[in-house]
Amino acid sequence: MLNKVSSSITTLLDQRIEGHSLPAELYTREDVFEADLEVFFLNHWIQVGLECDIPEPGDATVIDIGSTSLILLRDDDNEIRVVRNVCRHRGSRLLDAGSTVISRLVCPYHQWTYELSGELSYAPHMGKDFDKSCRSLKPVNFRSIGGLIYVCLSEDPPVDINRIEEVMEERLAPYDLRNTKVAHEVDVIEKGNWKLTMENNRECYHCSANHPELCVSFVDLDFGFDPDSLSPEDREEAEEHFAMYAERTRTWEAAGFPSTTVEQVRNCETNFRTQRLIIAGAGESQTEDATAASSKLLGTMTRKDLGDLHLWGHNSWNHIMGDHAVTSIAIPLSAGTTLVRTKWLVHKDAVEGVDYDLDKLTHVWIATTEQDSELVARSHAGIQDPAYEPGPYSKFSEGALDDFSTWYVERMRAHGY
Ligand code: 3BY
Ligand code: FES
Ligand code: FE
Repeated sequence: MLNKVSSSITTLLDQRIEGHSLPAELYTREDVFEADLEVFFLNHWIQVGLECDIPEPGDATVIDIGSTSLILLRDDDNEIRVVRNVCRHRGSRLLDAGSTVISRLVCPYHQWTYELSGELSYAPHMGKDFDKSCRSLKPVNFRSIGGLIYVCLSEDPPVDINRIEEVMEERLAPYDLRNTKVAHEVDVIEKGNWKLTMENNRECYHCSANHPELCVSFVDLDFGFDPDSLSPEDREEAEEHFAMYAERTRTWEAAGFPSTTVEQVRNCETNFRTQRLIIAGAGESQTEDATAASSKLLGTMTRKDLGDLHLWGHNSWNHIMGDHAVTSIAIPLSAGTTLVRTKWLVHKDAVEGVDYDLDKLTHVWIATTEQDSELVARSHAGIQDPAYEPGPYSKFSEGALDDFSTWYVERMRAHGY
């Protein structure tokens, strides 16, 4: 029987070749998954939810990341709080997965009771000398950037999240995502490593062959292309597209809507990219015919022609359009499974069947999410095969993957691997 000695994670990181996908075991090994959780999900800022998940005082929702469980809630003063879902008595979970409405947090075990501020207000049988003030629920660092909630579980959270805040508060302001509602939500468990989920999302090389619904409104050229592999006609079309892109970016900027690409993708702790993408065809929204799905536009928007404000983080992607937004987060569950949670947001006062049709709103991204899930599963399955070796990224359309894998290796090293 062969006795294979496994390489250390450091050795696997050393084996990574610039411009190539990662060595197989970085995608498939459970010890790497544990290290990834620790580094990228418990020590970096991650997008976990939305202010509109918890619109009213008393609304609470639970998010689990490995063995860590967090409660996102809105307190009586309408402030967002994020606390650990661990009772300060003997550690019981307070809330189960999912969303609920509460006036206090009562531990099901021995009824220790916490206010929505996290303070312990009732702890029976603990004696009159018991000091409740040092038994509040543990708070978690969080930021709401334009209504998108990021948390960081590190004692020393990376400060370069400030750059996302600086750039995105202004870009997101007219959409007022804080005053939206979740019209629909889908959880998909992809059969693949979380890095494959993120790599898949960072390119549109696969789009024309796999996303017929998305391609009506999405211009994959924006994600890069090789001019030499295009026919003269397609090349001309690409040139026209880029001239139009430059022109639209100028007009949008002149109208007060920041649109240029801003990214922080290497030599940084917090990874993000934003740009305002053109929507093809009717130009309004990511729907089957590229027209708006909701007649009630978001926030103070009066125009539907402002393209797709796109924002990536290392566990998220968001598309914000005049009439609705689609946000997705990825949470690793094991080396080979990843939760992808997608939400469709509309104006909080938009009424289903009156202002929007739910099928029209969700059609494109339900299909795209399923197609991407298939692709990630195929990719993970092939990577587990001994025949896999890291392959070359296209320098035209997969540059963002090279940035991502390079950042991954850099951050692992910074955390001692
Ligand atoms: O959602 C995204 O950002 C990516 C980019 C291109 C296609 N797609 C699914
Ligand atoms: Fe929560 Fe005992 S563990 S009250
Ligand atoms: Fe895709």
